[in-house]
Amino acid sequence: IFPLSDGASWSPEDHCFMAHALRLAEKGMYTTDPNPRVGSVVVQGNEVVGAGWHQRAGGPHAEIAALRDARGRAAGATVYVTLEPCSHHGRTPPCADALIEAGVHRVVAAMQDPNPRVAGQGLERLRRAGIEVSCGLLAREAERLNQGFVKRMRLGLPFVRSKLAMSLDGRTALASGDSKWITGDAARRDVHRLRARSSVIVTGIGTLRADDPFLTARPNDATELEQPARVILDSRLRSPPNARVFQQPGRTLVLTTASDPRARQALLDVGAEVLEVEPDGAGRPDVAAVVRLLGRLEFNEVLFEAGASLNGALLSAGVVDEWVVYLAPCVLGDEARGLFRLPGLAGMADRPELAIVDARRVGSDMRLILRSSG
Ligand code: AOF
Ligand code: ZN
Repeated sequence: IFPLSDGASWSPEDHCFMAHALRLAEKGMYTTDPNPRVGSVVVQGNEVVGAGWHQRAGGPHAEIAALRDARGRAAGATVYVTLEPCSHHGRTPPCADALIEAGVHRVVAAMQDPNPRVAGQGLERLRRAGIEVSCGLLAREAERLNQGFVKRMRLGLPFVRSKLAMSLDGRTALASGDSKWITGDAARRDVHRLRARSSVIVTGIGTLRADDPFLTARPNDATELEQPARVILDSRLRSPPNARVFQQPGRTLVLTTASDPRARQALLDVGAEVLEVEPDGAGRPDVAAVVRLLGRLEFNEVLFEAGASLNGALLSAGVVDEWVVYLAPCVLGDEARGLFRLPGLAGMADRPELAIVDARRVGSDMRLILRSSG
């Protein structure tokens, strides 16, 4: 592993330029999948002469965009980049070579590329070419931007969120199943940004049949947006082929434990992909197997938007990295449904516990972000 800071110390100016590169990287928030969000600036003296970011897989990497923007003024410059420049031939040639070619004097990277095809070799190549290299400036901020990509590269698994909305009394839907619009406008807009940054949105057959959701992202802050894929967990292939999810742009996948050729063909006919996954003890798609499959399909960030039974399974399996819970100041009463369907607990010692990592107000609602405390 490349040393985090390599004994380097960074000036206040270095921090400023890296912060600038991080802001540029954020512009790829909704479009870079399955690639990471990366930003870069080229600096001569204290002047930014080039800026760029990675927009989409297959397109130029951030450093290439920044070098192009610098139009020949990169010789002798310092280049700030939020991820180690690549050393491999992927869809594009290695950025390390382009930086060497441009004659830059110094490269500051926020973090090493966790992609095993790079993993320190980009920095090494720059070093060997006589470029002054340091790595680790604002590393935590850079990692946070790419939690999904980083986790997938390290473990083969995506970063998993589950979004829940509940009343003040911890209820999510009326006994009838009606669950529309518990939260206010601001929370709903927040959810659309969460969907937009996700690679895929997952729900269960229960929610599909009850709500007929679109499962698309409609954020109000996007100039460009790649629609996330949609996944329906449907053990017995009961998804209605005329459900609205199948008419939306982008991929829709149905993950099932059944092999029912006729139902399968009806879904293929409306453009869905149908994949089999292993069942859990109750014959439903095993959620841990689902998450592994989504990692193999190169999804970085997974967002579950599901009902109590799927969320109960997710909680029991311990596969969720982050729970995003919107708390609306309304009361649904104790006949309404709770958030998680769980087998009855034998005692308080068995209760699943989570840790709150963020709590804030979003419009008229509260938003909590929780992680497993274990
Ligand atoms: C960089 N700068 O802006 C990005 C990098 O298939 P490719 O050619 O697009 O390569 C994708 C890999 O390159 C990706 O998995 C990651 O390791 C790295 N991403 N590298 O130098 C960038 N987006
Ligand atoms: Zn590159």
